[in-house]
Amino acid sequence: MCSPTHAPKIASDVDARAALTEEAERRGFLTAWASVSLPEQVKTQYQNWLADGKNASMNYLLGETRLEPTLRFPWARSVLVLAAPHAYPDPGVPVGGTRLGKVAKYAWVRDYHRLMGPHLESLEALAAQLGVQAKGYVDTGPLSERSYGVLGRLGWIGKNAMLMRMGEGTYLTLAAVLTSLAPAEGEGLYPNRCGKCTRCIRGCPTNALLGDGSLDARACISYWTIEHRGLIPAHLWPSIGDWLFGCDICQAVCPWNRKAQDFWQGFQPQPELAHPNLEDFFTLSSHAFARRYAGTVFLRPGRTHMARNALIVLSNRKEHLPLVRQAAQDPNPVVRATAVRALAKFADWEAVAALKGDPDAVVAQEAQEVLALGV
Ligand code: B12
Ligand code: SF4
Ligand code: SF4
Repeated sequence: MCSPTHAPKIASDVDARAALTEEAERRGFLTAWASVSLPEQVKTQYQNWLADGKNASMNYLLGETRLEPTLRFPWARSVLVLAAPHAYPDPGVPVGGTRLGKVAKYAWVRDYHRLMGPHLESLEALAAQLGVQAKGYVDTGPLSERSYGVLGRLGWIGKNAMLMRMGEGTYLTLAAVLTSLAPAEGEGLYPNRCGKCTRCIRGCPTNALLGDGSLDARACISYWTIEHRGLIPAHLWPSIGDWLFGCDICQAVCPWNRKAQDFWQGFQPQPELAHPNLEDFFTLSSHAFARRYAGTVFLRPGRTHMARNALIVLSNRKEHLPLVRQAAQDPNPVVRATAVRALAKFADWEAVAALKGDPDAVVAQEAQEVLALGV
């Protein structure tokens, strides 16, 4: 929802910023204001990152408006950054089902886009009352949210590429409201407190972190398990270990997260999301899965890719062979092709051989390759 373009200016910029800040903080968010113009250095770094292909298949990151929001919103002058801490405790493992593997902490609650969205709409409405133009995003639009967080002095970018601050650590979910208000005077940046520490770089199982506060998505488990569509290359399977959805290793090892336990009032961790029943991914139809996990971020990879991820976890642990065998009969070829390699890890060559004649060429080829070369 966007406020009217020609609303009369009611409050001064200083008063309007104060009113929006107060309302956002009343709703439980940490806040910061930044100018909408990104420094040239940030733009160059971002463009080089893309030019090197470090965005993997995420082509939605290519658009120019991410670096120049004023191309789309010419009225935008400043950004109100909102941060919702999510360092909640583990809600516990539900009884029953097959509950193995790890889910990234941010996904233990219902979809943050939906939880934070209504608050952004309320802030847009308040802005309209103040005669200010505003447009809110929870990473649903082309904005470099972490850059605005740094520029607003909300925190620093750690070597794990995360926006972080003392107290909350890295466990922050970000949102941003573009506004037509003049940016506040700059106060310098939040001090970078990584020092000589390199725990995250050493802890990353795939060497995805590049040391300069950025990463190569082509190596990141979070990318492969959430964003990538299709098969996950076999050489990455051992590093994926137990990660079913996302990856928190470079945050879990960070000393600034040791004492972090704040979380936003709108987040309620759910046992069924922190420890989902893997059987759901193999037994539910895609429609039934969409119903069961409605309003959660599991819908992004969807049933097929959650089943793919679960097969990798099960084969890494060498547990629950009957589920893997069931996946060999799955209606989706991505699941069957992943099951081929998973079955091979259990040395169930008979089941692999049965897939040699699969009607899908990719599944049949995987089976032939695995039988010829092993895993
Ligand atoms: C694409 C994306 C991914 C990709 C690529 C991540 C990456 N590091 O680039 C993948 C799928 C791998 C991913 C993974 C994760 N993501 Co993500 N992701 C995004 C998304 C949609 C865009 C990020 C982007 O533009 N990347 C391109 C790189 C080049 O830009 P950048 O990472 O934003 O970095 C900029 C700043 O760091 C800035 N910068 C660096 N140093 C300095 C210094 C100064 C002084 C300044 C001014 C700027 C600056 O320069 C960079 C731009 O050039 C954002 C939401 C958004 N709209 O911004 C969420 C977002 C970054 N992700 C988020 C999260 C939570 C995650 C995961 C933790 C999820 C998980 N547990 O699995 C992991 C963490 C991986 C990691 N260590 O970064 C949060 C991060 C919150 C935070 N505290 O930082 C965001 C902001 C979503 C949100 N709304 O909360 N993600
Ligand atoms: S999210 Fe996992 S794979 Fe990605 S950079 Fe961090 S530790 Fe490495
Ligand atoms: S683990 Fe160490 S280097 Fe990495 S982000 Fe945390 S403090 Fe910085």
